[in-house]
Amino acid sequence: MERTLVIIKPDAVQRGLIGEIISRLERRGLKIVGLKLMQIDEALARRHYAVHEGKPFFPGLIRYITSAPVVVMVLEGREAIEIVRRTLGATRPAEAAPGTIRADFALEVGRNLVHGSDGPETAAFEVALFFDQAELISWSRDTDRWIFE
Ligand code: DAT
Ligand code: MG
Repeated sequence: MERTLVIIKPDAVQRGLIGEIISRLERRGLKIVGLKLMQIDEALARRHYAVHEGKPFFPGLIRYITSAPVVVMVLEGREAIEIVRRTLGATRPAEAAPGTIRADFALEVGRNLVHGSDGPETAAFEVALFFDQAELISWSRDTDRWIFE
């Protein structure tokens, strides 16, 4: 089983899309093992987006992600990392496939509503960045046998 970090970004929270986004990921079959509302401070934002430091959009990205509360969650499932990325859609909403969250609700790359970890190392780093071990619950779901073969 893989675990991956999702951030429901400030624009999604402000626009009342928390429920819609969680619902799409939850009904896909992914299991929620961590979930909280928080405000990201600048230090945390810089660590999370460290790979983008120095790029022209970096200052705006830090301002945006720290500008209002976010919902962070850890989702678990087989191939959860790729499945989440595909459910979110391409980084640029204009290029996102129809039916994805970014295609259905977003227009601009700088207001693309959601974050999902992009690989196993990133996922492990990001999950540990946002959640203490005690905040993550390993639980057995009664429907798992109807979702996983
Ligand atoms: P993703 O969020 O799909 O993993 P990323 O890691 O390449 O995409 O970039 C992180 C965020 O930075 C992205 O969600 C939106 C913003 N961003 C990326 N490229 C950008 C650009 N060219 N102009 C403005 N914002 C950008
Ligand atoms: Mg990324």
